[in-house]
Amino acid sequence: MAKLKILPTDTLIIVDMQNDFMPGGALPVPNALSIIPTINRYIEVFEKAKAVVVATRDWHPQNHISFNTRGGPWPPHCIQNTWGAQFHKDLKLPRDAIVVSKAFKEDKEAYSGFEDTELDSVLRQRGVRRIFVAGVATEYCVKATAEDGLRLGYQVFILEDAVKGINSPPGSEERAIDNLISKGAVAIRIGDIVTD
Ligand code: VGL
Ligand code: ZN
Repeated sequence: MAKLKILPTDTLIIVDMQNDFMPGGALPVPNALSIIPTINRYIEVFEKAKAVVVATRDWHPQNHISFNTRGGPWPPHCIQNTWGAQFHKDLKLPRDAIVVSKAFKEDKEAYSGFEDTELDSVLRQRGVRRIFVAGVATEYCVKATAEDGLRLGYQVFILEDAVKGINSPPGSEERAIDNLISKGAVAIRIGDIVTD
């Protein structure tokens, strides 16, 4: 495969790299720290290409429907304006990164960065055609964001070396990636991109 060149109309979407999803957080994704250096390399490449960098964040109210305190599947996490909802300090987000907050309605879960947000219209305004998805968790918010991207007509790339899943049961992360590929996404790694 010829290497991909990142264009100004491309977008890197970094999903939910927040403290609560890291070790020590309320809902840790195993080994999530290990992808930070690779995400930072992608950020550099996209910045150099003048491509848009988007960071989504899970942004729940205190009494969110997804919390086990309300019968939901998850421990309380990523509560608005808390440490757990902040991006991890080692993530080198550009100053002009677009931050997209999601799942902020008390009675509604939203895994996708496109759900109830301005993301699609912002990308459309900028003429974006291809989205490159990184972050956590592969089986949940990464998958939902990529699926919505495909539905909305974007060409979708999954950055295989820059996503991490909860992977419970084992194999579920790989299954999620295979499922995305079957729907038309393309899985790539940093070596597949022109970086000089
Ligand atoms: C996520 C579970 C609950 C995610 C968010 O970012 O994948 N997973 N809330
Ligand atoms: Zn959540």
